[in-house]
Amino acid sequence: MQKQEDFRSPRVVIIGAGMTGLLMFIKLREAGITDITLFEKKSRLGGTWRDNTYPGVACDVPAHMYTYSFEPNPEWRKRFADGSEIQNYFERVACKYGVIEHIQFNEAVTEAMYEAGHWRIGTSQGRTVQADFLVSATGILRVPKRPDIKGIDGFQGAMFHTAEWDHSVDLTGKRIGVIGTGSSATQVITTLGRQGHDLTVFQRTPQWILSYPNRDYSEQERERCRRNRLRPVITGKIQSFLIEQIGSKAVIGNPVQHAMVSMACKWNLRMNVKDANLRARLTPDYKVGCKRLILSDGYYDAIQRPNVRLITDGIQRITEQGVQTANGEQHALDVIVLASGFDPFAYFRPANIVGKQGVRIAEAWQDKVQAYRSLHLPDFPNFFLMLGPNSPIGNFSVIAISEVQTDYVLQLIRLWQRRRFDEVSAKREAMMSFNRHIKSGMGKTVWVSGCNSWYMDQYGDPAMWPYSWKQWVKEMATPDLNDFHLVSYPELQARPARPDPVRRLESA
Ligand code: N01
Repeated sequence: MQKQEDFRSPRVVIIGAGMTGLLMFIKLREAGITDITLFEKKSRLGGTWRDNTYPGVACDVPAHMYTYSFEPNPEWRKRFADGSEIQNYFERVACKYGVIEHIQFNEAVTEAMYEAGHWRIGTSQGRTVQADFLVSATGILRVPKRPDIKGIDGFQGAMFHTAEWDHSVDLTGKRIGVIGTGSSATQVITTLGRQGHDLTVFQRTPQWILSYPNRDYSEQERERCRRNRLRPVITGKIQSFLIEQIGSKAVIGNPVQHAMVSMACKWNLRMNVKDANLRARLTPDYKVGCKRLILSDGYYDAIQRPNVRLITDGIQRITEQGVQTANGEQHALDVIVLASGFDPFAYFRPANIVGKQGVRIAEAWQDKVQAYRSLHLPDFPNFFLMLGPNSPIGNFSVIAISEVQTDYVLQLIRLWQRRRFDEVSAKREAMMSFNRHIKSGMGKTVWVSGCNSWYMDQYGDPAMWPYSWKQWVKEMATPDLNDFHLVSYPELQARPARPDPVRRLESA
């Protein structure tokens, strides 16, 4: 057996202090790795939940399921937690596990260059740091997408994206326009509509909506969870099981589950919208689940309130005073909310990452954003792209996904610690074979049944996992070393077993 002192301690740099970055830090520390630098470009951790503060922001994955497995939370106040509660949870976890004091706040990774066995990473503070491993934990839906609408820059009122909500704008008595009807818009419209604000909703494509009532957890329920820590875990497991068995299976091609979910959505629409004309305007012409399913128990009620108008004529242009639709109608507005979604393929960009032989990320992804097992880019050794393309996102907990990916990454790092290699990168053939594997399952999924969604890349390929959660977990259990180039460098192999764990920050 190898002696403990033969193990090397890697230097790891993590980009992003959101859910995945915190998790990676905690798991590395648990594995005895201490030389970790966690860069966060903003002054606060939390990623999605720090950025999205729009009215009604909440997670559409049940709270006990949207929780780290090692840190159950008896304090969740609702079945679907509000954004601020989730933000508080991550801040608590970061304090409890001693992550917060290690975060380099207000410091973005701007570039990284690979050189024989290590990364040289530059930051917005002009510093350079070396690392054996670089982990991108920047999340998926990070970069807001501004709609490409004529005249958008000429609007004289207030305009902001849901992920950049401007809380200095007082909405009282204002005429508010919302562009988009996705998950974010639905939550905004439901909340502002119920509060009586004057809302004009611009819908380009109707959405299927599943009613899944939110409810408060009572103080007694929370107390029971505090006393029995297994309770929240079991609740989360039951929720995961149901979502996996019904929701996930419905979208990957199981006809029975798909019929059940479709029926539930159609029933929700029929029962809650009595006006046949309005119902027709709210009825999608694509299959349930093709776009990401929306969970809401208040949207149809909100859209029928007298203070809310649904506009289904296309937007022709944005004028100084509001929105003009294709039928020539002018909608005068004081505020425009862009609920127009995100660029899901941005990942860590605009950071410029340069791999082996000077391959830039822009070149590597010129034709297609792709990765072997979602995590590895050929030519970019010792680099892990967390929640990369074809991770099993959708109506499932990204925390569970990140935990599986983190365990997988740690297995590779452990092999490095045992000096099996200094450099690990996916073989190009392995990535192509992984892509074929994905493609062969995609045909039976509902995502390719005829709709536009943010899941799709420019070729119409959904960056999704087309098989079951169980199969994904099985395939991610152990890295298959045949799929990697493993390289050793004599000078690195000779490095002392436990180098000084104190980070060396050099001036650029
Ligand atoms: O964005 P979206 P989102 N003119 O891309 C419309 C997660 N999320 O922020 O459907 C007019 O879904 C666009 O219209 P169309 C969740 O994974 C999670 O709402 O393309 N309209 C659509 O209606 C979700 O799926 C939570 O025709 C334009 C909308 O804008 C993902 O984030 C909460 C337009 C964009 O919808 C993204 O949701 C919220 C244009 N030019 C979000 N361009 C949680 O619960 C775009 N649209 C954690």
